[in-house]
Amino acid sequence: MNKIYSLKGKKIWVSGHTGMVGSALIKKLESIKYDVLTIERKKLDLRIQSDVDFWINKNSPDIIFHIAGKVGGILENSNKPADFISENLQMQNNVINSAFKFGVKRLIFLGSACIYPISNKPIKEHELLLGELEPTNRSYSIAKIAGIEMCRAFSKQFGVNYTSVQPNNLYGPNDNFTDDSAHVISSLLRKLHFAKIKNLENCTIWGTGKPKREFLFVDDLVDALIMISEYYDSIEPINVGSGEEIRIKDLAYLIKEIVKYNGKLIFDESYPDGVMRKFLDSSKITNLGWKSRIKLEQGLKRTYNWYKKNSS
Ligand code: GFB
Repeated sequence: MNKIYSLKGKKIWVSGHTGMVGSALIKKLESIKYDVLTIERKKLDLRIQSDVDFWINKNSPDIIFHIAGKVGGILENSNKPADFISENLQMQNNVINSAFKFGVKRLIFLGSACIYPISNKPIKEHELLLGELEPTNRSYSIAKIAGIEMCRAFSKQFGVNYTSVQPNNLYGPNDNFTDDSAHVISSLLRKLHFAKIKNLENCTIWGTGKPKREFLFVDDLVDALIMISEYYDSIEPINVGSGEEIRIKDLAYLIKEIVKYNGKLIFDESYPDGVMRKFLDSSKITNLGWKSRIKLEQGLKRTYNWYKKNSS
């Protein structure tokens, strides 16, 4: 397969480089000696267009991986929809507009699987906008959909190559392990680890445990992002799913076993389940030659080891 773009020798800006995806992408790019640009949030607020203009004009990246965003789990999305839609729209609009203004030819925009309509079947990219969104993260999804459409529109109108990538539920080292704003895997690792240390009788899992999720380890996504940037020559969105799904209840018991917590799991149905299934058809990316390498149990053990080493 021929490269449509080569990262080698290019100035690569990864926005959001301190987060789980950004930090894993930086680690990989630096390990293969690529030229990576980063800027701390306190030095560049992506919500301010003039500052983004100034920084991109001054540093002239050749390619941008726009990874920065306000992200969170089901409860955070349900409770703070205005934060999710306004901050993500502001950041992505500023980065995409400034990228074009200052001649950046290639941009990879990190979307999310939650942009798709509720579906019980494997979801293909063309199903975007063909149905109702999951209410718990509607605002976040619509912000991401706007970013996806901006990439398509700029590519179509101006001939740049801006592509959006839709990963499914992500997890791994350097995820958010702080509190209930986080996604399910980091939350359960934190809660079950705490329950074990404190020898608690039981630990609360949110919802019925019936929903299924397809989880993708962050290093697998990083490989996909690099492959897409060099080989995917289309303005249409592309899915990245591991192909491995699990019921939340089985995930909770698997994490209980990995953490070696001997208490009881209580499923509290006063918390939202979200969609009952969110499984991607990832044939576009697998046809490019990518496949998920890190199985869920192995990824969970690696993430838990990281958490134990890095949690205070
Ligand atoms: O990962 P999560 O917060 O988000 O929740 P979504 C996944 C499932 O895990 C839900 C259950 O059914 C939750 O009820 N769950 C059980 C828990 N215990 C917990 C817990 O302690 N914490 C959390 N967070 N969940 C995400 C979006 O939706 O999908 C993201 O919030 C992103 O923005 C991602 O789009 C792809 O999977 O429901």
